[in-house]
Amino acid sequence: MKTPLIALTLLALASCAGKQAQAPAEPTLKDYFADDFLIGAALNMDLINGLDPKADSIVRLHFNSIVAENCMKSQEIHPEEGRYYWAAADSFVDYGVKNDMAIIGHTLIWHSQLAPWFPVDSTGAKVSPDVLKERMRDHITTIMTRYKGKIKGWDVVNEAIEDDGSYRKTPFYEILGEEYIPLAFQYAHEADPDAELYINDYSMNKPAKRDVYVKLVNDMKAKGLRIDAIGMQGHMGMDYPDFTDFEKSIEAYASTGCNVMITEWDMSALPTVSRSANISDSVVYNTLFNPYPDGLPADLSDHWNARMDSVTNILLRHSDVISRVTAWGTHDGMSWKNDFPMKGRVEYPLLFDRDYRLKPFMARRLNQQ
Ligand code: 9MR
Repeated sequence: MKTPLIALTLLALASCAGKQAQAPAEPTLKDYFADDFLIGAALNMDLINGLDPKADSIVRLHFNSIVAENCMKSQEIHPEEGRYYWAAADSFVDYGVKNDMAIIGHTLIWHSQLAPWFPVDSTGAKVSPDVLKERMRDHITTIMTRYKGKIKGWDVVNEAIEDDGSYRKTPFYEILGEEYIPLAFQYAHEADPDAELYINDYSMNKPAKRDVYVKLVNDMKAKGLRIDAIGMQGHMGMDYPDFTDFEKSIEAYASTGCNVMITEWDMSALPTVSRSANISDSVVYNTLFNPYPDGLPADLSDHWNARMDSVTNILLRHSDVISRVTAWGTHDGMSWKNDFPMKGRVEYPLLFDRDYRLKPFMARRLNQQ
């Protein structure tokens, strides 16, 4: 039954009166993307521990998903065999539970920030395949069991494939071969049958890498293993990735039947620098590698915003298969990019600037709703 006109008029008057009393609600990222995908941020321990209160407010206002930037990596959470350090990860999970967010665990099996004991025995020699399997199973089971029912999904294996499509020669690969990946997914599913399981990597736009991931995921599915999403990290710059390839990858990963997630989104605004660059000369360093310590020039900022806007259009175009987009941090001041590929760069890669303001391309979107 339609509401009578008089009732509508009264309702409208009441709501106008209510609105006059309150400041208009600030538009938020999570409302803007509500019909499209979860919108997340990677959290560092400063934020969790209350040392970055403005970032904390941003996260609670704008994001509905969080991921652990570092505190769940094996070196942090399992520094010695059988000795787990839970304090940081517990506070991260409590934060997400308290704020009713989709919490993502990062990451169970990764060669980098790997606890040094993991692949070796007391003499430093590689452990046998059976010992490594047992260690993987124990590591995965212990961590996932602790957070069962609280963590929505896990990056089970991270960065397993090189850009040329070959398997990365990690300690896991050296000891177990390609099988370490399906094994990790099997252990993870056994540990928490309700958790979503993801495989995650960077440069996921590259065709050679794409082909191998599509095959790997299809093979795992054919074996009956659970895998819910393929994570494209989404670390970008002013000259990469190729957007056509990026979009082709979204489509190719979705063709496996998995969801696609952009898991670590950021875009470097500074010139791309090779890691092997010689930085001993500070004048060279400042002009080439740290060119904008006091703020991005307007034309560059416009260009960065235009590129981020184009990426956002791509993400929205594929929102039927993209289930989450997570920024790798909250504001420029805390981004890992300030230390990459060398310490001391002043970078501008995230959705919020150093003054905690939403970047123009996204502010425009939110204000035009
Ligand atoms: O942002 C993380 C940074 O604080 C750490 O020092 C670094 C160590 O490897 O890891 C960064 O996060 C990485 C993520 O875990 C996996 N993908 C690449 C991310 C950026 O390096």
